[in-house]
Amino acid sequence: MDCAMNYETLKLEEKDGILTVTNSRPQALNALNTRFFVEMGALLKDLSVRTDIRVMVLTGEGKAFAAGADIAEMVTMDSKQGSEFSLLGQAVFQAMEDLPQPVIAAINGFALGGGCELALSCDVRVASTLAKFGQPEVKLGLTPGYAGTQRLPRLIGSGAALHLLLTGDMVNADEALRLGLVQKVTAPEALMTEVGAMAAKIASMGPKAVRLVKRLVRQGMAGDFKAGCSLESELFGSLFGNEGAEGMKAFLEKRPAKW
Ligand code: DAK
Repeated sequence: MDCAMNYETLKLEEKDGILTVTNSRPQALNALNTRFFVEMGALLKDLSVRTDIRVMVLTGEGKAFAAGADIAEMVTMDSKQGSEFSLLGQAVFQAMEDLPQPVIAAINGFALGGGCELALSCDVRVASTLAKFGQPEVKLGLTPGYAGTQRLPRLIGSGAALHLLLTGDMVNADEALRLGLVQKVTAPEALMTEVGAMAAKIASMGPKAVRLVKRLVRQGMAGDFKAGCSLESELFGSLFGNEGAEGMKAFLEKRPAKW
């Protein structure tokens, strides 16, 4: 990854086309500070041009995925610094959503405030039974600042989202599953194995098709249905004569596809 960047808040592990990124400041429950956003921004920029990496997995070290934006850093900010912190965070969360590769959040513990929004900017969320979710910003006299008011209602509906956003209540992994906030719940010790298996399955699929599926869903959900369908026909067509041809030929010849 970015050799010029000396990562302090992230641990990286690359294996078989899967990059596992661990948010690693457990002493502060992996709270998201400026350094985290600068490092994550650099990493995502670098990763976006890496065709050898098929899937990214994001998790947290210790008992939190991320317990929110770093309150200790924010408390001393003036209004200009607050705006800069906000713009930096928003750009990084958008870059996560725009990354060509799918991102799976392996949510090991607290995912609160900015930490819940970080999980929301990933493509698929798997939670350990130890995970806890919430948007407690109102308790601090704040609103969410990283598009939680936009992504959460789109994912779980406005009623459920407003309930979480207005009360600041935490929900456990089973409740998050019921709400559709996460797609799967595992035992804590099985989390990384289950997520690894999911990542490996995605990494074994047609790589161009996987990226296009992510782009179609992301772009489609942000825009108009008919425009999404028209983009789908165009991108569907782009796979004929190359990756799609190989996948279909391999099926008919009863052999694994060579991507
Ligand atoms: N920031 C900084 N440090 C944090 C932190 C956070 N969000 N969460 C925890 N820590 C630190 C604690 O201060 C403590 O540090 P020491 O005292 O050991 O130095 C250490 O992590 C361990 O935490 P606890 O001792 O509190 O651990 P417990 O197990 O007892 O409690 C907890 C765990 C997660 C329930 C508790 O730590 C907690 O309530 N944390 C705060 C959760 C929270 O309120 N999160 C939302 C943060 S606000 C915006 C941009 C961004 C945002 C808003 C607007 N704009 C641009 C408009 C984002 C806002 C947020 O995310």
